Amino acid sequence: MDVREWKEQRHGRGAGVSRVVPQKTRKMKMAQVAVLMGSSSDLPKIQSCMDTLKKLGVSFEVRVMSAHRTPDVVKEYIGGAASRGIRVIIAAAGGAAHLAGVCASHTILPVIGIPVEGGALNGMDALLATVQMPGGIPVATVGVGSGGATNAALLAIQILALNDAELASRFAADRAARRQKVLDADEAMLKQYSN
Ligand code: AIR
Repeated sequence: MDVREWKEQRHGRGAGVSRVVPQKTRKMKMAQVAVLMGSSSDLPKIQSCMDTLKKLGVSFEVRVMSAHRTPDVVKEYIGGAASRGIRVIIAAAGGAAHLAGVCASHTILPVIGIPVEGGALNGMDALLATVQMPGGIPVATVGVGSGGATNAALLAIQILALNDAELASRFAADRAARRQKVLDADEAMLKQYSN
């Protein structure tokens, strides 16, 4: 008897079917980026990541899974990610933040880690846990805070843009807009304080 049969016998028909990989409807666009977070409590702290991916027109899926609380789910999900069309994985966690590192250990897809602020050490723990990977299993770690979450999305986009000219031009336009915003702020400051 395999695990699926055992689960079905114990919990009823369908119980052995994995819910780790979502059943896609025909309308759903294949996700290129997976955004994983260790807890739903991380969501408001990494919202800028999803906002940035959406703004630049990148398809993504967002999941909650924990390297410590649901390690089996992480392993199964990451194991099937590349064959489902995922090209970059973004993993966010706080505290003893091992999610990005564990993801990287189960795939050869590029993994970007977002250390999430909060808790007793306010993100310093997550930063060190995410960035200090042993040689051979890289995690591209961004900064703690909303800027880090934005940068995780932009870095994923830069990776995808290597093979997508339209995305590359949207990325270049976004960067130009960020530059213009600084120039405008400088001009406004100059006007306000020059005498
Ligand atoms: N976390 C969850 N599993 C492993 C880790 N490191 C992190 C979450 C969250 C923090 O623990 O990513 O930042 C607190 O989670 P919770 O669910 O207690 O709010």
